[in-house]
Amino acid sequence: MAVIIEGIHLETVRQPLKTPFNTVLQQVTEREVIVVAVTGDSRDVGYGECVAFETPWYNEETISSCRFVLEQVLMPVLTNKTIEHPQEVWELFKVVKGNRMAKAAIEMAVWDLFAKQQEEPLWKFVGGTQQSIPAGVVVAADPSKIKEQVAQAAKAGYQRIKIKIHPDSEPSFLKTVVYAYPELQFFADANGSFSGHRLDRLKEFDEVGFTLIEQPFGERQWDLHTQAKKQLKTKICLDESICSAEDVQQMIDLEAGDIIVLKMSRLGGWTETLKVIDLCKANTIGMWVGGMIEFGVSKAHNLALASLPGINYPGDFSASAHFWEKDIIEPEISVENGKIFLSERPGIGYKVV
Ligand code: OSB
Ligand code: MG
Repeated sequence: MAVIIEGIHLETVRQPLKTPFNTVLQQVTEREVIVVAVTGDSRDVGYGECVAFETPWYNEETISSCRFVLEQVLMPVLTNKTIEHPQEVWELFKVVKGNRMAKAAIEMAVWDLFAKQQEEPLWKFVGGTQQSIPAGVVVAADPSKIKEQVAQAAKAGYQRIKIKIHPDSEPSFLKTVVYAYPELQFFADANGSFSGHRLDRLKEFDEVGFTLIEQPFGERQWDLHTQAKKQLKTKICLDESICSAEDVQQMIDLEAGDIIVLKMSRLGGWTETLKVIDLCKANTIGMWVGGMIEFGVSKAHNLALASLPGINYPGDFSASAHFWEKDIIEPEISVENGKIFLSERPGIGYKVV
């Protein structure tokens, strides 16, 4: 099946978060993303969502740099091209260095478009097998609010709770929180905050009972991650360090982590992510799907990703209503008995409004 890419349209979406999201790197109170709509030579429309932030605090891309790269560089490369398979988009974009979040937004829209043309749900089109995805939420609040937010999440049925930590977090306090819910899995995400060679401090979090600690050190601090993996019982998981399949290979070679967070935005889209998954499977590296405080288009792609065999830890999958007054998809994503059920409709399976 060949598709001629006839139109690519961008739409900016901006909404306040219901409650501020606090990390050591940034407080997020409002979110702006770019929704990408790709049309081929049929009536179908494929959707992607560019999830870069307003300033480069998570990685070096921003929503403005992405808008520029999308409009001035990537859209002209793809417009009027004939594509036999969505993997070809990654090849066409190879003339452009970096800018993986911008690339991902269009590339993912093309995958949605192809799934729709095949009249197949995206999760099946990519080889997914799981129709229900375990929900997981992130607690990114001041210590005074952690207990309350964890209690709320437990009540809402979330089976996995990720708590943001940093060197000033209190391990003994966190241990009381974790031990109060023996039936739930707790992850910790440090967003690189132990980077000042605080390995000794990190070790004090080994007794908390976290399933894993995500990104304790800086994204290029491979050696510290290697030492952490050797010296802690808790599994070490990398987020910001993993921008490509080469980075995963580096982690494996240096024994710098046990698990990775898959984010299609950071990796450049479906094609590179599927390559990363094969590499992780071949090397028994654990995987789960991470969130970016995004809207439903990105979430729908992430749910399809989480459906793939080999994704063996619960991801950042909260209901639409967790962050947003009103999501941009219909129906909204909802959590039932701790799970999110995938749609049987073609493509991402949701209507974009
Ligand atoms: O480090 O995982 C992270 C959100 C924005 C940027 C980075 C991260 C996060 C999260 C996920 O923690 C939040 C979510 O969307 O559920
Ligand atoms: Mg993270």
